[in-house]
Amino acid sequence: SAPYECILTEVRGEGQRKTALIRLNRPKQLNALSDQLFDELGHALLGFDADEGIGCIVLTGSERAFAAGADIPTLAQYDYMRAIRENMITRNWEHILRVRKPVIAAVAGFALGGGCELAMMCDFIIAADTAKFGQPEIKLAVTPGAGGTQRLPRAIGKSKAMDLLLTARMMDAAEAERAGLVSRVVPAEQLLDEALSAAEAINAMSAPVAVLMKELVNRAFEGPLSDTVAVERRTFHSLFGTPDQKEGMAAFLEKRAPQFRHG
Ligand code: CO8
Repeated sequence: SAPYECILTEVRGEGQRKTALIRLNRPKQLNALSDQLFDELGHALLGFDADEGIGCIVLTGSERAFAAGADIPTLAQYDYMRAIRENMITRNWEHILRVRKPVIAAVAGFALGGGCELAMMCDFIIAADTAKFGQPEIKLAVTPGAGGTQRLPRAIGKSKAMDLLLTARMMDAAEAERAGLVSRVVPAEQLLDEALSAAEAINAMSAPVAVLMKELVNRAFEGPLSDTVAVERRTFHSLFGTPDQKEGMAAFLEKRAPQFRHG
């Protein structure tokens, strides 16, 4: 990860398809999300997405913070015209939405503002019991700017989303799990192992199916149900043209583990 200053990257795992681990790394600022960080993150994410040897990406922060939001000293310098001219902060945060492989957020400590929004742009969130989620932008007299008012109500419902967005209170890991924001909560010292083993489980599956699965679930939030279900049915049908489907079903019938060729 030599070319990066705000993130650390490494590759983990032993199998044919490995896991890319990306750590946000601005410890003095609790991983506040600067433009440079998003440039580096986008570059790393799209690089791993294009790498045939990578099956899954895990995005994490530090013990203390996944990310405490956009970089406030930078935000403080903007006025309206400059924000429009430079597409403030948000010019480069959507790279993560172009990643086709599964991206798992492993969240310990603070995930606030843009940090919570970034976690919600991942495919699912595994939380340490130390995790704290919130959208405290209202305390700075702004709204969220990277999907917080849209993805949070979809994830946890209107009432709890309004409560968090309007009062700026933080939600702990247990509440986040009850609300459906996170898929699992584990003791902090197990967070990385849990996320990496979830990634390993996915890496063992047929890779193109994982990509299509992600596309289908994301479609659930985009279009009318009759359309999205039709796309799901056609995707299901099309997979019967793949060797991996033949192998997966043959392995079940022969009571053995499947050997996928990822095609
Ligand atoms: N930006 C820059 N620096 C930060 C940020 C931040 N968001 N958060 C914390 N830091 C810095 C602090 O300034 C402090 O630095 P220093 O030691 O130099 O004073 C250091 O991190 C440690 O922080 P604290 O001393 O405050 O630590 P505490 O444990 O007392 O408190 C908190 C931790 C509660 C997380 C507190 O730091 C806090 O409230 N931070 C701000 C959280 C916030 O308001 N986030 C929302 C920012 S706005 C936003 O994200 C808009 C998103 C727009 C789209 C972005 C695209 C994704």
